[in-house]
This record gives sequence, structure tokens and C-alpha cells, in this order.
Amino acid sequence: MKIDRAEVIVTSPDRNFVTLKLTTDDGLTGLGDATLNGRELAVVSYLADHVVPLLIGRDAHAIEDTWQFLYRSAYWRRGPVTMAAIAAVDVALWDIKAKAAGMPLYQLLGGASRTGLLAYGHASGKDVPELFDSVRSHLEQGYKAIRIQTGVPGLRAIYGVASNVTVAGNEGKRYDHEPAQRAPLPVEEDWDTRAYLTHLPGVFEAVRSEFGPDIPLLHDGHHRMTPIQAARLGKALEPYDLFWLEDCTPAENQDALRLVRQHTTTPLAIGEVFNTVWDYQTLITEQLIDYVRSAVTHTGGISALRKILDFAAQYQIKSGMHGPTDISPVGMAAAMHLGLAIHNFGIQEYMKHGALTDSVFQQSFTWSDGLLHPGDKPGIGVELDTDEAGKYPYQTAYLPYNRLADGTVHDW
Ligand code: KDG
Ligand code: MG
Repeated sequence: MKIDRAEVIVTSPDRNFVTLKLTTDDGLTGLGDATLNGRELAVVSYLADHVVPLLIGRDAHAIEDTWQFLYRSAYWRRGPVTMAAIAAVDVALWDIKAKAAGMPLYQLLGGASRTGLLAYGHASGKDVPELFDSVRSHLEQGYKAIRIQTGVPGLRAIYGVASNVTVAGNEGKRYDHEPAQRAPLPVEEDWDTRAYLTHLPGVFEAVRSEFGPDIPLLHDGHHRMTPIQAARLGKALEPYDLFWLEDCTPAENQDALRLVRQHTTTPLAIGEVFNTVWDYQTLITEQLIDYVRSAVTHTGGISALRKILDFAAQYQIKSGMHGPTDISPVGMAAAMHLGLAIHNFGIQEYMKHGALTDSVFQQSFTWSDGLLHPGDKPGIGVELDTDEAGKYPYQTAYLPYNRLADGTVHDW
């Protein structure tokens, strides 16, 4: 079975998505997600100009060989653009292999280790009453675990809080859904770590006293703290029993987590911006984290993330795959198959895509009683309607960035 055709499809139904579609000489098709939020066209070029010509005529069954060939023959290794491109090829080939076998992909990865995947959603509010409404709405939607993000007094706009957006033209937009604004320039936000550290523990105290001790609560620090600030926050949040504190420091300095770990028993999750196992080497072997946040889409695909998660399993570290709306339905399906099969599954992030996205990507996953399941169609269970996709051309979009009160650029 040879790869006969490879197309890179860019579509922007609710937001930009990049999808690789491979077709074999016997007519099977496979899809892979290559979306890199805010830098989509770099991956389009990497794929279309440098990878597609190498794929035609290759054995579609030789997934590991193709992965190693793309990784090593480029000479220039790692990085989000390269690894998203390799991921798309890898997932499309797994999709094809599972269709050829007539099985849902999770069966080829070892079969189901559980009946469904515990998923968390994003509750947020500019203040505590609005946050409570959002938590209630998530509970009504069936979520059994909830991420908590709130506005901070004195700050205009803050990561993960829809109604706190006051930037001209974007007021009150569903921020989490489209953090990359469709505009020619990135939106500027403001940040003050001291105000955030003072405010956040009181928010968790309020949430616990309103909703009780049982519901797993999560929080995303979005890379903004120094190690000692993160250590202080982890310690301050201990009474509220978090499921995890995510991205407490900029993720590229693995040693920072050693300091945080020494000071707090709040579980730590990191890695949504990582691309390879090397980003986790110290974190895993020294047990400095509890959850691996990588998405299949940004970490070289199922083949590579499976190896990272198997490595993590030896240290009792679990999966917590990235699943905001900038992971396409194809990337989410890949995550669900992998999460169902591995033993060390922890939790899956799950934000619902918009209606237009669902009209472009036909999906077969189920969501019931707080659990996701990828479905039992052969392959990953997602098909792309190219006519629908063609109705929504790419739109320029950038993630926001932060400045401190004195004008210094800060991590976003
Ligand atoms: O593209 C950036 C988003 O994926 C990121 O901001 C979302 O941090 C995020 C999360 O935890 O979902
Ligand atoms: Mg995050």
C-alpha cells in the first residue's frame, strides 16, 4: 500500500486549522492535524514544500520508518514547526493503518484500558460570581473536573477569562475559544504577578466553599511566574486540593521545577509547548512533575507521544494531553485513541469546538457522563468535508502578548 497523494488543507471555520490528508493507491485516506496556533502557515510551507514531495510512493504501512526518516533526514531537529509537521504525517498514517485493519485506532495501540476518558473543561469569570455561573454551567454540561481561571483586580485582560477582555473590538469575546485574535497584529494585554498571587488563593477558597471538596479543580499559570513565585503559589493552594497547577513557570527551564517541587505538594503539570522527549528528560527522571501536557499534534504524533508517556509511566507520571480548541478535531481524536489505550492516562482537556468546525470535520467521538470516547469507526473516526472546508479561507490571527505596568514585555 503506497502513499499516492498528500494534500495540505487550510480552513478557518471558527479558527484556523491545518490538516494533512494522505491517500493511498488503494483509495484509503488518513488525516493528521498540523495546527500551530498563530504560526499556521509556517507548518503549511514545511509540509507542502518539504515533506509532501518525500511522501509520494512511500509504503503507507511503514509508520516508524517514515517518522525516523522525516526526523533524521531533515538534519535540523525538534521545534514546534518540524514536530507538528511530522505529527500530521504520523497520525494520518495511523488513521490509514487502522482503516486497513478495519479497527478503531485504539485497538492497534493495545486496546482499551478504560471505558472512557475523564475530561476537564474551562470555567472562568471576571469576578467570583461570574466564575460561579461558569462552574455551574460546566457541571450542567456534565463535566466532572473543572479548570478555574479568573480576572485579577486592576488587570484589563487575562489569559483564559472571556468576559474580562476589554481590548477594543474584542470586548467580552469567548476568549478561550479563540485566543488567537483574527487581526493583523497581536493584542496587547497587561500582567502583574504580585496582584495575581495575592488574589488567586481567595478565589479557590470561595470555589471550594461553594462547590465542596469533591470536584477535581485545575488551574493554568500560563508560564508567568518565577520558580520562587510558583513555589509560593503551589503552597498557598494546598488547602484547596488542586488536581494540578499547570505551567507554573516558563516551560523551557526544566531545573525551575526542582525548586517548585521542593516547596509544595500541589501536583504539577507541564509541557503543552514541548515538542520532544528531551524537553521532559529531567522532569521525568527526577519526578518533578505529575502530568505530561503534550498534545499529539505538537509532539511528533502518536508514535512519539506514546514513547514519552511510556517513559513517564515508569515514574508514575500520567497523561494530561493538551486539548484547547486550537487542537483540531483530528488532533483531539488522536489524543482520545491514545488516552484510551495507555495505562497511565490521567485526564484529558476538552473544550467544545464551534458549530462551523463541526460542519467541516465529521466526528464520531462521544461525550457522556463526563467521559470522552473516540468511537468505534475504523481509523481515528474523523473525516474532513473539503467542500465545507473551502468555504472558510485562512485568516491572519495572532496570540496575545503581555506587558507589565512599566512597559516590559512579559511571558503570555
Ligand atoms: O495556542 C495557545 C493555547 O493552546 C493555550 O493558551 C491554551 O494554555 C492553554 C491550555 O491549557 O489549554
Ligand atoms: Mg495551558
